[in-house]
Amino acid sequence: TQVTIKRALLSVSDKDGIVELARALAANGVELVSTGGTAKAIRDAGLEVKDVSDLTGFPEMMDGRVKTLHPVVHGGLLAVRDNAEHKAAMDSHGIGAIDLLVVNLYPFEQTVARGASRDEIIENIDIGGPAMVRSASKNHGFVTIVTDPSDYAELLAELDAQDGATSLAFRIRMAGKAFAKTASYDAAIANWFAFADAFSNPLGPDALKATPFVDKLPLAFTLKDTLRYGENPHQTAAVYLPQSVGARGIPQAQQVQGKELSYNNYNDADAALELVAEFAGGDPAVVIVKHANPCGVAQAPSLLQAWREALACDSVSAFGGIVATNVPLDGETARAICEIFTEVVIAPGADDAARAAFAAKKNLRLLLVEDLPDAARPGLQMKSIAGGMLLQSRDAGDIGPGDLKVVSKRAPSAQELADCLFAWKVAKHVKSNAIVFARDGATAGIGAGQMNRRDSGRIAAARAREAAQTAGWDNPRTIGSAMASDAFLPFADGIEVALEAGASVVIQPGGAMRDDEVIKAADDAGLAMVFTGMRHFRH
Ligand code: 93A
Repeated sequence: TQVTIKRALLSVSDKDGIVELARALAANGVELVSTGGTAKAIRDAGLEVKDVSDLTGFPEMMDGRVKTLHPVVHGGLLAVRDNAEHKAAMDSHGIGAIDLLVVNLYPFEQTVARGASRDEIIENIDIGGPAMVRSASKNHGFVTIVTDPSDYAELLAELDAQDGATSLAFRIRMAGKAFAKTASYDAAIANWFAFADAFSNPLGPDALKATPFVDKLPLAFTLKDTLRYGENPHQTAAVYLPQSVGARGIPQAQQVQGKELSYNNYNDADAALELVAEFAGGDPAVVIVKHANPCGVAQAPSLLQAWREALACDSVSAFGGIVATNVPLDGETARAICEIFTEVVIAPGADDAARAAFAAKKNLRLLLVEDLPDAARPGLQMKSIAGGMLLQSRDAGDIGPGDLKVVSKRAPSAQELADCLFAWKVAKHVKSNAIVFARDGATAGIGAGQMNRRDSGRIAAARAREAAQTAGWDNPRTIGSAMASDAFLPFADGIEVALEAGASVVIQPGGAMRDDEVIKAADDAGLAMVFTGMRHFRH
């Protein structure tokens, strides 16, 4: 099962270490054959190498699209050496055996990642390389395949140990690696076809709505990390990242300090970052998340003030929370955050004073992102169901002042409108049924995940009363607040919830059968009400 390497074909895009390998092979008496650029590199180093075009009798043509796609190459790789018929075919067609193939492919994924043009990306789809890799790997009984420059040293060690040959075990291992390589390479290409257009569509979100990309699966995911456990200790878990779907405006967070991230940390940090990203470019904002729901959100002239107001919304739930900010962390805010037990802090940067403050809390996980994700970016969301999965485009819906329709007799004041939009942004990130009260750039009470809307409203109002008690305020902050409901209020009793809490304005999608009754109830109570025309269910 040992095969002595007499002839090698080298064809690599990543030329790292190829000259050294070629030199070592030549010293072993191996005849070298190579494609254009690789041959040049080897020749420039003073080594003897034959051109593939001399073997095939054809020049490399069509911008290199056709260089090695020839029976002389594939016959040399695929021939079963002890098969009489194969041998006869080799003899009659002048096909020489290729015992070693060293190939690495056109850098497709790197080309996508650096935001290259469509044409450039297409040119970087390697055809001849994977074909050779597959031929050699299939014929691993006789041929050695190496696709990873980090395996050159091992190959040379193998040749040393086996007297210029390789063992079957080595060839099998390398063939397995090679097929994994071509599989993930093709998956990355399929991924790009499925998603690249959707993600870089120059026509913007409207064009995306028409792009039916949910019918295409993201094929290639790479294991990033196995986690200690899943949502609960008796569950196993891992994190995967999609392969090279290009620049998608999804920043990778770097963990600066703290304990290993858990499954729930990932989930909560994601929820916190996605919500705070809604405030990108605005005044400093702080989001505190527990169990994937915000329990306090505030925006203020200073980050410290935003933290204090977010915390005041529900300081009980904030214990052990996940904190996200929309601006880099400063020292005084970091020190304030450190006053309560916090699991994770995620932010677009932290100054030295902030880092020093967190460093004193060894377990606190500090995650830094270069940029906030684009809240309006297109993307996919996956959810598993028994035996399958649901796929949908992410909720990139955004409502601006111009989208609001005033349906009440009383028009909301500018302040009420601002509170409405703030409450609405938060409600989008609260599990349904979601009711959010907000005033002066801070949440006053959040009710999440109840099976009926009234209960969510009551919980939100009760939280606000408790917060007022804790803070020693005379009144809960729901007085004079805006109430946001993630889906329409089906009955007039939704208005009662707003009134009980003391809200002065309601923002909701509208579109219920009984909208008339709901609007009348608002008018009767002197409430202002605006419809968004868009709902934000989140489960
Ligand atoms: O354009 S290709 O798909 N057509 C081919 O026939 C072919 N043969 C090898 N690309 C092809 N290759 C690739 O060229 C190899 O996979 C390798 O990545 C690259 C090496 O080219 P050069 O030696 O000219 O730098």
